Amino acid sequence: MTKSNFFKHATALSVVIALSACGSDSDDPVVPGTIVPPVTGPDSPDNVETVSVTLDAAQEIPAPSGVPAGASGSAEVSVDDNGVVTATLGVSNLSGPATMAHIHRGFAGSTGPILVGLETADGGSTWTVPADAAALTQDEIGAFNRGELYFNVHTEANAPGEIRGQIDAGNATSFLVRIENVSTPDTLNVASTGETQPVPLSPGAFIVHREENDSPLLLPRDAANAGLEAVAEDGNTAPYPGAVPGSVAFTTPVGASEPGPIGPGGAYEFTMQAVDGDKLDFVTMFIPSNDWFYTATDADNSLDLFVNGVPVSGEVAAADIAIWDAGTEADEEPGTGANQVQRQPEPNTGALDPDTRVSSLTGRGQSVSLNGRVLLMTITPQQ
Ligand SMILES: [Ca+2]
Ligand SMILES: [Ca+2]
Ligand SMILES: [Ca+2]
Repeated sequence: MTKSNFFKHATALSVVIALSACGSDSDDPVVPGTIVPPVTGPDSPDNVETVSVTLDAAQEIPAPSGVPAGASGSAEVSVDDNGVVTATLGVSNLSGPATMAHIHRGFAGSTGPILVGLETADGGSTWTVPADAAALTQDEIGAFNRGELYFNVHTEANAPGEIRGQIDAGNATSFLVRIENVSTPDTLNVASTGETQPVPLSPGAFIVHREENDSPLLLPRDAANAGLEAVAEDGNTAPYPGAVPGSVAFTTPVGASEPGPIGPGGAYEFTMQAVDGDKLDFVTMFIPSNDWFYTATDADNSLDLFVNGVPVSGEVAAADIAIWDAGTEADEEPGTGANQVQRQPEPNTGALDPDTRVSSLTGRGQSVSLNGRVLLMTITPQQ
């Protein structure tokens, strides 16, 4: 995306947020999803596993054009405990010679960064992993095990990709995650006016990971990454995948056809896959602020997806989610500030925050007056 397009996007989204922030879908109450009893998780693989992959145009994002019927690929790929990748990929019936082939990180239905660039010795019919390719990190091995890697093959006619194949060994559990706005028109107390407001939430990002100490979405903690700054200030998810590999945006509310914020009664939903040991973190903007967001808040700022090998199921405890400050923009009174996304003239507007730490409001000695809860998250394993 070009810079000008980026700003157009960010501006458009800010306008959407500004226009929608006062809206309320109170005539459309949302009932939290039925709690599904825990299901037994499949064993996660410990050693080398070889996965067979079929590539086709139907899996490609964005949809390619002019692809001959029968364009396809077939691959065998394995990853050992040290992250060494072995792969053989053959392609046929493309619109022209394959110009590049890669292994990327991204769940089915989303796109993500390149992890391994493949090479060919026969003009593009067969592709393998170069001998000097970097091994996958432990977190990227986790991505392989949970079905989060994919092959993508490029042609001159379809430069972003002509055929794609998800690398999924079938070991993962699928989860549906729902983020529901349970605020009301009386949730946010605005002291200077004596009025109350709802607390709309913005499009955001999530990540499934296995890092031991912290969520990649929040790093570095002394000065916010570009993805976090854009979501926390403007509800703009575009920079996150570039800033934090493996992060995935959720942008379109349930029942909507366009990206936008959610007011009271609104919800975002996304699905993802995970294996035992995987964790989930997310960020979504506390819209009536300069740079506040909701995220998981415990020792590793992530929600465990398995407990004793069993997938978690049900509502996430209120204590496990909190409001944080990205440390990128000076704070005005919530619900009134001229530099907040609902009122500012353009994105990324406002004085710099004198405290650049990415931290919870509590951790920074800050607070906000709320009547009740704003965000309800439900995690449901799929049968
Ligand atoms: Ca701030
Ligand atoms: Ca900023
Ligand atoms: Ca601002």
